[in-house]
Amino acid sequence: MKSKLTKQIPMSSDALQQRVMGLREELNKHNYLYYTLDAPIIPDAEYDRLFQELVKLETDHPNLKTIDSPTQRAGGQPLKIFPEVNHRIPMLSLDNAFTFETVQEFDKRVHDRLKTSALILYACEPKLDGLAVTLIYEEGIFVAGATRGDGVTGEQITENLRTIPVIPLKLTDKNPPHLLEVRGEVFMPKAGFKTLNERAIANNEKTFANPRNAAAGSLRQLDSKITASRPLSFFAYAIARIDGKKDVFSTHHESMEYLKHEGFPICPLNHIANGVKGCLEYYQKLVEKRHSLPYEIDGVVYKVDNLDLQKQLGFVSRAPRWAIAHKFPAEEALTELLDVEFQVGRTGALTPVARLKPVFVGGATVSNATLHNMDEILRKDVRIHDTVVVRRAGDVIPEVASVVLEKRPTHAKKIVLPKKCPVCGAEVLREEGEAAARCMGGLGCRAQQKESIIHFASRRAMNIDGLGIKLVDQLVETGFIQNIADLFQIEAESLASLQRMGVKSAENIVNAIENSKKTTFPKFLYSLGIREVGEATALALANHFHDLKSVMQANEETLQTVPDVGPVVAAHIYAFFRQPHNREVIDKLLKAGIHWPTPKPVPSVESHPFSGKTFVLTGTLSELSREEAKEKLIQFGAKVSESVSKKTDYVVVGDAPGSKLAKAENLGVAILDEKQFLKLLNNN
Ligand code: 9MJ
Repeated sequence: MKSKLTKQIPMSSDALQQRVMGLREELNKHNYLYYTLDAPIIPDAEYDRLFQELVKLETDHPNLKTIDSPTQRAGGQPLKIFPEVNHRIPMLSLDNAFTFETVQEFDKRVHDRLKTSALILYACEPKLDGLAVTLIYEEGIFVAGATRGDGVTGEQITENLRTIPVIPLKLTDKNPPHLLEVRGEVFMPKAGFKTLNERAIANNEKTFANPRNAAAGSLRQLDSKITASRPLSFFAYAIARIDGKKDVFSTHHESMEYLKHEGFPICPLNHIANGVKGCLEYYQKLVEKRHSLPYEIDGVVYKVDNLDLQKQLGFVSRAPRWAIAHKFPAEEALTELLDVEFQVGRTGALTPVARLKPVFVGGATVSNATLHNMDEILRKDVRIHDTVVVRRAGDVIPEVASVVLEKRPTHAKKIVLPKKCPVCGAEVLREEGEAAARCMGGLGCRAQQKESIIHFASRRAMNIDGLGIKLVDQLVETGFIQNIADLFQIEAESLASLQRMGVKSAENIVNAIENSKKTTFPKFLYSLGIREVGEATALALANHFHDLKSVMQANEETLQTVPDVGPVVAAHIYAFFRQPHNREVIDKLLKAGIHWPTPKPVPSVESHPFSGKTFVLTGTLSELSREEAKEKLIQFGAKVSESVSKKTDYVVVGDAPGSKLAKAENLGVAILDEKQFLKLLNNN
């Protein structure tokens, strides 16, 4: 019988070698495009196909395997210990500055030592909150890597470092230096950290307190396959040594350009500043950007850019005289948990709140922090009188992040969920599958009354100016009002009789209540405080039903035809409108004169120009918050992504955009300013 035409002809060993080398080059290129530039040009399935072809060739021909092959990133045999290594060039630590004055003193010392009054150029870099490592390349191939350790001796973690996708296993230079030693920081991006912890919670495993600990825990795994499964990344920030290369650089930033060219990821926020003034401006900019970055930073680093000047300045003990770390205020601090109280929210949910020994953290004194819910308390094993880590990051509510178990005193007390509501004494129940325990007192509970009124009056709901927490508290405690409809019966005279309330302010509030009567349908729906109905859902309901009666009459099945409304939300909406008390309150509100224009019909999601498109938002928008923009996009059937890639359809650019704008320009992604975005959003 004739052989089939499709039968493969065996490759010559030369051709085999060529194919293997070609595949590696191709895979390295796509790896770099995907992980370092976040701009893939081939589908994942095509990458996998090329990868599997290489795996097969290397398995069939083990003599063709090399340590710089992309197949070596998956992790190898577990180790017994990490061997110790002496760093040929010590890994420096940096002096710290916590104030602008200390940075100015540093700049003065630099000038004094160099005996110059000329402006110094400084390389400014974010100070990444990860682990310092060193990477050694011989003849262009990654051969060894180690942790910083004490700066003189570290641990060899070569196999673990090999698994980090952005660390090049081979330099791109066809004529590489004989030896290159690169220093940088391994870190875990915030998004990866979040997913890792969510997975740990789902599997009943221990979580990491912060991305830094997660990165450290992941790098110190004796089984490199575990490291390979962790979302680690890396930025290079120094060349410790380069041998056998002509035309070496005269500035730090040139050395970074070289590393970038060789395939290393370099932080896109690095910047050259003119003198100390430029450094402090950079600091200020990063303070503002800090929380919107995809990775954690704990300060900035200033380095004299000129390498000759660096040499002249030299070192003092283990720190260079040519660099300093300007630290941000710490976002974590230790303190004692004095007690736990349970606060009752708008929907009756009981939130455990930690009363703390006051501690200065994230730029403010904190004496209360959330413990989220009972599951979190049990998972973190928090007890009263424990020493706890308090975290206050940006404008996020301070939280108890973890416990220092080693410091637990013998009189530490377990935290118990109260059986009765601490405000109204009604039963506390926890429904199946819910994290929160709830007071069953409903709107008979004063806490729930107050919270529902505060929500109703809030800026994004009915926007009643001057009706804040303190006043609502007083109004409910004195029995003036019990529900949102009562607000519209308040008279200025009786209001003025309240404590700390003048005639003028009473009039202002009554006027504000009067003015709030003119509203919009989505705002009214949102202000009712139906569980799980945020602004986006309220808007979707308004767009779908057009009038209140239809929303109130809709059954759960109909409600689920509204975009983003699933069975749980539908059940909450349905139940809300079945409660006689709620119907009564709504009736009173309408009778009091609350009104809105009939909503303009909006086009269906499918026909909206944003439907099915992928958006990235960068910078600050003036008309709406990023969260609002995101909600609206989702409502119109668009996807919102954190990073720009070839798959991005639009990048919306606000004030002070980040590196995403540059990336969008590089990739030729369509860019919209806020005005253009709003115009398209409103479909006109
Ligand atoms: C960090 N942690 O981001 C240095 N670093 O330079 C940056 N650390 C450093 N540079 C010399 N960006 C010693 C340490």
